[in-house]
Amino acid sequence: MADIKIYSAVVCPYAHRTRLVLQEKGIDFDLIEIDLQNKPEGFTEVSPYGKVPAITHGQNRVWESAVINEYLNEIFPNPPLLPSSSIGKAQARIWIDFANTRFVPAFSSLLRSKDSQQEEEAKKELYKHLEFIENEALGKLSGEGPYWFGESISLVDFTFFPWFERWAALKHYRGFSIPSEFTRVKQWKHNLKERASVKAIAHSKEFYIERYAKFATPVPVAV
Ligand SMILES: N[C@@H](CCC(=O)N[C@@H](CS)C(=O)NCC(=O)O)C(=O)O
Repeated sequence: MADIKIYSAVVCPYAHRTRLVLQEKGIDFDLIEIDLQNKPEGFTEVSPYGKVPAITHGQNRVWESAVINEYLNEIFPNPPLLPSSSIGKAQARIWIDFANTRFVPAFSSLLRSKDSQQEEEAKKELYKHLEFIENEALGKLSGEGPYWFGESISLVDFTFFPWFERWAALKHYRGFSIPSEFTRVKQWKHNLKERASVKAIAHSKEFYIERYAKFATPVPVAV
């Protein structure tokens, strides 16, 4: 029995973040798949918000993907997934916060938009965030390297990537591809996709298109 147990759901991008960190670090773990429509009794004793991911490590419980990932990075330091300098760590946390408070809400709002006005607004918002990532993150922090912070992969890459793996659903249901002018974003996505840890647990475009059908109700076409 492994020391780490992760409570996960295959469709959940937040759980995907933590699965990527476990995979990248080669940590041994037990995976407990949670049916989010029918959560097991006692689940909130492990995950007080009733959400995945949550982990246990011996007697310790940790929940919230961003917090879990920093915890795992400290407990299993190799390979390190945060920059070593104070400013580097601060930048990583700024981008993780940006993912949680701006990027992910815009992605969800586009996928779940109920009418064409909401859809257009969400597209503009997501475009703006991609532009910000292109210029302010990849343009300034990665140099010529393949990842967010250049040569070394980090928690920031794993924080964003699950939504990029799911982009096929956004394209399919909302006709929104990553705009071609964002060449760095597209290259970054490609680099992540080719990473062994990412490939090991990747799902196909079709998988996400099918799984997201219930969230992406069709937007009525204006006549
Ligand atoms: N802020 C949380 C979000 C986790 C989350 O929203 N998980 C969803 C699945 S993707 C969940 O467990 N939903 C079940 C529920 O809210 O009842 C994190 O970063 O871990």
